[in-house]
Amino acid sequence: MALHFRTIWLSDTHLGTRGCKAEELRDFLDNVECETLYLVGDIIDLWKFKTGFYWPTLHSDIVQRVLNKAKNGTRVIYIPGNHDELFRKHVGMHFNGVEIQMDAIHETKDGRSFLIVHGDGFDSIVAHNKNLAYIGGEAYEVLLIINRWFNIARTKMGYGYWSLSAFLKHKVKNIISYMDNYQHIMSLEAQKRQVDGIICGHIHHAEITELEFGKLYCNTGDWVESCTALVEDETGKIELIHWLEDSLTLLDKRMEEHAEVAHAM
Ligand SMILES: [Mn+2]
Repeated sequence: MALHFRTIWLSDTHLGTRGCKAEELRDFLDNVECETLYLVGDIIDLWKFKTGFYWPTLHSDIVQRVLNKAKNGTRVIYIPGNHDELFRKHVGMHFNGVEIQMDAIHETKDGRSFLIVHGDGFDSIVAHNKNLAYIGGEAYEVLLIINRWFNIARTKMGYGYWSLSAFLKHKVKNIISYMDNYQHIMSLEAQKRQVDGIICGHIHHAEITELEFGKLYCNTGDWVESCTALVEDETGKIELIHWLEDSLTLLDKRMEEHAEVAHAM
């Protein structure tokens, strides 16, 4: 009994790296269906292919799940990010029913328009703003790798998972200001493009928040640490799903709804 959404946005799955939470992602894909699926960049990590090939069967399963959705009527739009920017050469093309686009404009059921971009295109704007304490996406990625090793060690010693991004959000001023500034640039872009909001990924921090000019900022998060996705329901409402925490509740609710419908018939 799949959960149905009008639209789903995923990003930063980093397939081809050990950091990818592939089992969780496969479970998510097996339990959802949608009319449109946006892959918002850094889906396959082509950078890692240069330094060593890592591609377990599980990662092929995920590609398979996505292609199956395309085959079964889901519109799949792939917007490449910086780790899969090679695909940007193929913008405008279709592969097995997957459309590759540089960016996209999505209209929600309730008539709002959103610009969909990965977000790396705004890094240099953030970096060149002298007023900002800048920590780049790459430094952040190194921290994420350290975080993974740290948590493997913690698990071995019998401690629970410790979230780097949660820690950084509260403790490290530089990264906060990087995120703030990333959002600020996004609000300017939304204003420029005359859309109601922006949906992006890239900084591995899932969030829905209102920005300047009343623009809505929606970040998909990632499947390296947080296992998050953005979804639009049948009324046009956009929400964030934390799959590890929300999946059981959502699936239970779906079962109950189904039972009620069956009962009414
Ligand atoms: Mn990225």
